[in-house]
Amino acid sequence: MTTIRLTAAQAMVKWLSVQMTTTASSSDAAGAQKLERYIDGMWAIFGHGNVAGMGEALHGLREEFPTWRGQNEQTMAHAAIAYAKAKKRTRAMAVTTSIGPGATNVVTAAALAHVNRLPLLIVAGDVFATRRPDPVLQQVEDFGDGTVSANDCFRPVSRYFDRITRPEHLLTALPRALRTMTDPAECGPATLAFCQDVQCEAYDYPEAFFEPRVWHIRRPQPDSREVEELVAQIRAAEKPLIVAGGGVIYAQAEAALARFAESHGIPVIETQAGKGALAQSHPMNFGASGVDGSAAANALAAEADLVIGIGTRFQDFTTGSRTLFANPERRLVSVNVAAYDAEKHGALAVTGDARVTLERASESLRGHRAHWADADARTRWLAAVTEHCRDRKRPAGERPSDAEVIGAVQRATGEDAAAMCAAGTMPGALKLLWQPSQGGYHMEYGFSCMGYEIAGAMGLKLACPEREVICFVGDGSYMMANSELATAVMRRIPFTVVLTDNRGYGCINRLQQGCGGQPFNNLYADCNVAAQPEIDYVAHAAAMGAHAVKAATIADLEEAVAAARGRDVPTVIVIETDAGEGPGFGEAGHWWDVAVPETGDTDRLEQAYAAYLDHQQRQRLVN
Ligand SMILES: Cc1ncc(C[n+]2csc(CCOP(=O)(O)OP(=O)(O)O)c2C)c(N)n1
Ligand SMILES: [Mg+2]
Repeated sequence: MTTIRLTAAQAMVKWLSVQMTTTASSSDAAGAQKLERYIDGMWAIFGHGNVAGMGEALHGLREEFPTWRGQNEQTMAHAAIAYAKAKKRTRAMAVTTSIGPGATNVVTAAALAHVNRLPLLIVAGDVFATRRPDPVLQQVEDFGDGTVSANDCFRPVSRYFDRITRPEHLLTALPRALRTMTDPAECGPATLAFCQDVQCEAYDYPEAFFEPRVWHIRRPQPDSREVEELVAQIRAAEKPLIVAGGGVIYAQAEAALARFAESHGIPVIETQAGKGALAQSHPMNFGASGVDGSAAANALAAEADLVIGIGTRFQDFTTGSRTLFANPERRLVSVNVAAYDAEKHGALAVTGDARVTLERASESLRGHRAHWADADARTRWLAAVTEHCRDRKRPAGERPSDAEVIGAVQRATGEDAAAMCAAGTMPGALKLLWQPSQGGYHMEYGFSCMGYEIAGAMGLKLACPEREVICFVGDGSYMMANSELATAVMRRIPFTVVLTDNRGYGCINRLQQGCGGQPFNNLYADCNVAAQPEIDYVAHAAAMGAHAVKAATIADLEEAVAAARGRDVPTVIVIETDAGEGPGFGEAGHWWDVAVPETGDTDRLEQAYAAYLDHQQRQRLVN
């Protein structure tokens, strides 16, 4: 056996640099396959536990396998996750950290990737395998378990976890990590806790280990019996309805879904992750489902006698906390690549790839069509959205709503725009009001992690340079994590940040009062402070090198968004907005189950609790 003597860190980087995947080249009609690295490169913040080992190895292969420095481990990981999401999980990035705080900073991002089923490779520095210098700087010591380190925090939020305590562990650990990341059902973060002494230890690795390897994303075939059951359910239904989730996009089943909906007359409503699978202009797209859902979509959902989930986890926002699909006669079918998801809510499970399932079911349905989608309801809904988002030309001193902000951005951008966000008022508002082209929507709402936005926008732009990326961020989320703006400036990665400053946590303030609470500790006005803040977000963003401006009016905003095009650094547009108004209007929106205190000392709380019990009565807990 020919071997090659490398440190374990060198071996890891060398191996990662030859893990390939195929992507069809769009310029070739015959679909010629292009080989690209599956892991596009590694974000790194060095410190104790990775600078000597991983640092040296990454430097050695810096031409073949790029290394990028960010400002915070969590947000570097957010950028990596956004990249993988925008690439529909066909490619990914890695993050390496020092031991201790560098590693635990990534735990939140790992949880985000885990919830959203997105691939991320985490190479976290770990304590000495030999334990010779124990306890080292930043070492967590468990009094009763000598094998525990800070990296054990990753176990519940990793789809694959391994601790590399011997150089030869890489021979099994690395392929397992990539297998998990490239498996459509198991996809999620893989964590390799890499002991710092082992990173530096030399070993004679078989040369064959470094042969280039191509990873294909499998398309698991559905069971024929399950497809036939789906077909039988559709034939028997009068009012079938599709709920399109993120799985449609990851399976690249957008065109198959459009054809299916058109051919069989089945209207589509969408989840946060599934929005953008069909363009909003598609005649069978009735908009978003559930909490912050469209009136058109929620009306269909209430009546449907067959609900067909495709690539959705059926989480509470989609189902109105299990009150949305209210027709007592309705059946539920769930097409999902993950058996765990397909079975949820007692659905008839069709476990398999969304595209293959839709194509097979369509063949079997041969010309069968449902006739119940009301095109007028859809048109009325879209007209109401446009009206709700129009510029109200408010007098000076009156703050616009988030809906008006969305309207301005929509008018100032085109088909190539991709709107993105994660937490605050905007995700619900965008779900309801943003009208994307196909693929023009990127929402992290599995974990809805404040602070994802700026870094996520950077990852999204790296994945889709042809898109005009619009990052919506509240003042709260901006304050939580903004420093990757400096990274985007350095790397000349342009995107447009629309920062809505409503002086605090607007959405939680409204939620608090909706749950019978007093306005407390959310808006700065209700916080325990000695002086109200006057934070100059324009100066703050400009200090990091972004092009930053304040928009005094909606017209200003429209102009500033248009002017951002073509810049090579991020543009940050700050606009003061009204914290009072939520995204909902008309009949839109649905119940969200947020537990209300059973006893307290205000009438408002009592009323909120009574309303809560009333809603609970409508929850359908089984099927
Ligand atoms: C990391 C994290 N911490 C806390 C929360 C809970 N949370 C959700 S939205 C929000 C406030 C967001 O405020 P802001 O970004 O200003 O948006 P606004 O609603 O004011 O527009 C909070 C605290 C969260 N989602 N993520
Ligand atoms: Mg705010």
